[in-house]
Amino acid sequence: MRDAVTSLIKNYDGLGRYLDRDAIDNLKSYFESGTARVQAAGAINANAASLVKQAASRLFAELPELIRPSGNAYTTRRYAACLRDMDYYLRYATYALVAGNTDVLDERVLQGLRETYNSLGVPIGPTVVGIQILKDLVKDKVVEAGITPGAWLDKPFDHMCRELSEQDI
Ligand SMILES: CCC1=C(C)/C(=C/C2=NC(=C\c3[nH]c(/C=C4\NC(=O)[C@H](C)[C@H]4CC)c(C)c3CCC(=O)O)/C(CCC(=O)O)=C2C)NC1=O
Repeated sequence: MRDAVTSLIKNYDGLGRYLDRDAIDNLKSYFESGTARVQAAGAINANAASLVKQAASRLFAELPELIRPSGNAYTTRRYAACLRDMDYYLRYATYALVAGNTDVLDERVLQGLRETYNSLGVPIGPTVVGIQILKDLVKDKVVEAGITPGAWLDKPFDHMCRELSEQDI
């Protein structure tokens, strides 16, 4: 598992190169956004349960077929599994925010997830919608907390959506 700094160093060390302009710019933006990223993680942590609950009710309002008898989130057990998954996405997004890197998502969340979902019939499209709703709610919460959101806030959520949606070649 890597953060922005260790991942940069690993790349440059692999090439046997000193940190160049790009690397320095990268590091600058990592450090400059540091306080905001940590504060955003704090605002998410303090509101995690309600963010997940709100995101789920918005998802089920948009896609009510999920909780109908033929839906994948139908039955108390599967409904709870769906909310638990949303909670995983939110919690791991906070780790990625703090790390300034999506490596933790690849390693701990996304690895093998699509295969698991496919074998259980968990629909990927609606899961992606759920993650996008989480992102929107998080953005509102962060703004409410007086933090200016940047591209860094979208990154972990967009990364999970993109990786989940990707088709097998
Ligand atoms: C920390 C990393 C991590 C992730 C991400 C994770 C996901 C994950 N979600 C699962 C199930 C599930 N996931 C869902 C989720 C949904 N169904 C829907 O219709 C919605 C679109 C969606 C919620 C947004 C459901 C309903 C199940 C249970 C499926 C079943 O058992 O039939 C399973 C199968 C095993 C289990 O039920 O626990 C895994 C491994 N587990 C992990 O350890």
